[in-house]
Amino acid sequence: MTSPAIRDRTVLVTGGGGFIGSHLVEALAPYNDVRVLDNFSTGSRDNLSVSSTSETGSLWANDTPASADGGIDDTENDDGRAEGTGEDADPDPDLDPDGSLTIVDGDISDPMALQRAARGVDLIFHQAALVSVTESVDAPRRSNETNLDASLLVLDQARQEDARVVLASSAAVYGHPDELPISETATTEPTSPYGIQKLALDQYARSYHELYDLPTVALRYFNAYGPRQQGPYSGVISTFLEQARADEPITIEGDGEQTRDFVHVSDIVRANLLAATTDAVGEAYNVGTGERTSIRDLAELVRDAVGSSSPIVHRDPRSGDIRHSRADVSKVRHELGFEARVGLESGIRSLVTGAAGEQGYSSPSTQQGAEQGQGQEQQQQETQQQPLVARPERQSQD
Ligand code: UD2
Repeated sequence: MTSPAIRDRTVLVTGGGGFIGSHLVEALAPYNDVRVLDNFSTGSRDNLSVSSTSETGSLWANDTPASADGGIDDTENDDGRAEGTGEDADPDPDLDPDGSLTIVDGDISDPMALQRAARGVDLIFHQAALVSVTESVDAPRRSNETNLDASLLVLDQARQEDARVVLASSAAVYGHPDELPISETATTEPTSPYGIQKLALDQYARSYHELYDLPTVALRYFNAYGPRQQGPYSGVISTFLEQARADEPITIEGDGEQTRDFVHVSDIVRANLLAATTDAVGEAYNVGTGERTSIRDLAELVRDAVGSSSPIVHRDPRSGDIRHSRADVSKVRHELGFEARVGLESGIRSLVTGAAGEQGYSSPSTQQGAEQGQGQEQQQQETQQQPLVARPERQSQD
């Protein structure tokens, strides 16, 4: 299966400076006019720069172009050229890399900033969110303002522009699942304000399609991981990696028998690109691998990949922790043609090596633009093309 080509479009990525958003930008910017709207509260401008790409060893499926070059400023406009990697890590001679990247430094809850960023777009990837479940528990209204109220502004703006919206939903909509794997028709009983907000957004997306004929697709991400995932809410894989690298104890919460479906960010990007072109709109889709891995196995996997001498220790389980999670991927496979490609072991290995070589991904040859306030000052840098690929691997089974 190959990803669809998204070419010559005007695209807005909200939260484009964040973990998943910045990978999407990287895939889109070579061949599209890409706008990023981000307040950089948790995202970073570094995520949109070449140096961070090369440092983190960003991995891309072989048909996902992964480079960007654009004049960047904090208001409007763009220019610059881009060179991307096409299938088999070679630029496609039929494609004219002609993309651009414009950063609007602002909040999705600011209608003016949103309008400015969305003017003339025909496609919106809505990734901006307050992703901390804990923060949503501490301050439900605050997270609701971003995750739901502001998201409705995005949907309304999309109506104005007649733009398709692909939005980030979450496995959090399901809460404690009744059965595995979790299908899209499973009971939705979120256990946190974050999950409630994502569920409401996911339902609004469907209803905007039904009521206003707006093409929307909600993608319910399972446990995402990959380069650039960092910070206090970044997830167990980056925490374990940090601990292993420092030869500090790897801390398992609870008995470690709980399981998750870990999906690599490059697969999430591919799911987004597929959602951007599908006819099957007005729907929500799981984005996972269909596999699950215990946290105990994960700890050992990370420790081995790093070659660390970290002891694996246990502490109290997280209150309200979900015991098991695994996506039913039949709908997304059937409707979007999506299948995860990156197995957990190779995904982790690539994080450890910073690029990974043996499996058929290509990392970008990239040029990137200027910092905010520095006009169009160009900063050019090349990263090597490094082939690697990934096949789904079975880490553990039900
Ligand atoms: C994920 C999402 C969250 C929400 C939720 C829905 C991430 C980062 N979070 O939360 O946004 O969608 O799914 O169900 O993807 N753990 C340890 N040691 C650590 C850290 C974590 O043992 O140092 C355990 C933790 O107790 C849990 C598992 O690892 O059992 C996964 O934790 P997580 O925070 O990475 O993700 P999760 O599934 O709680």
